[in-house]
Amino acid sequence: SGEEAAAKAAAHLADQDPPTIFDKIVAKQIPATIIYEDDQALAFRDISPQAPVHFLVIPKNRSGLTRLSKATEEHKALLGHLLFVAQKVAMAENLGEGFRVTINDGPNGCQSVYHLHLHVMGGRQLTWPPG
Ligand code: D5M
Repeated sequence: SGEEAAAKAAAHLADQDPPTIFDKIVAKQIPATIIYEDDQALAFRDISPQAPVHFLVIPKNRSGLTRLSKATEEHKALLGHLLFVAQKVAMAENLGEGFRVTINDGPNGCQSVYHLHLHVMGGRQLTWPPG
């Protein structure tokens, strides 16, 4: 029934985390320099680059992945896909000499946007350890 459908939709919404700035990029409601897109993933340039090349790879649908530590068994294929996309776009960005993939998780990891994202940085000699 319509009532059942509405209740189901409300329950589904209640289970969602609030929309993030990255959801708006996925929906093309705010501009971003998108460099890769497929059915599951989006890659776009970081607004505050920490290296000559710095882009983010995100799942289009967070499906609960506000942060890496929320991952469950169901996310394994998506996580693998995001990592695969990271290297594929890195190669397209001429990062064959090397690059770094970073995921910041939570307060101690300095995460600021709670929509899982992989940072991919390169185009210069990076140093270790990071800050
Ligand atoms: O990093 C979140 C990253 O997201 C940070 O490097 C800035 C970047 N950012 C934030 N807003 C935008 C928009 N609108 N476009 C592109 N990049 C953006 P974290 O790992 O959460 O600390």
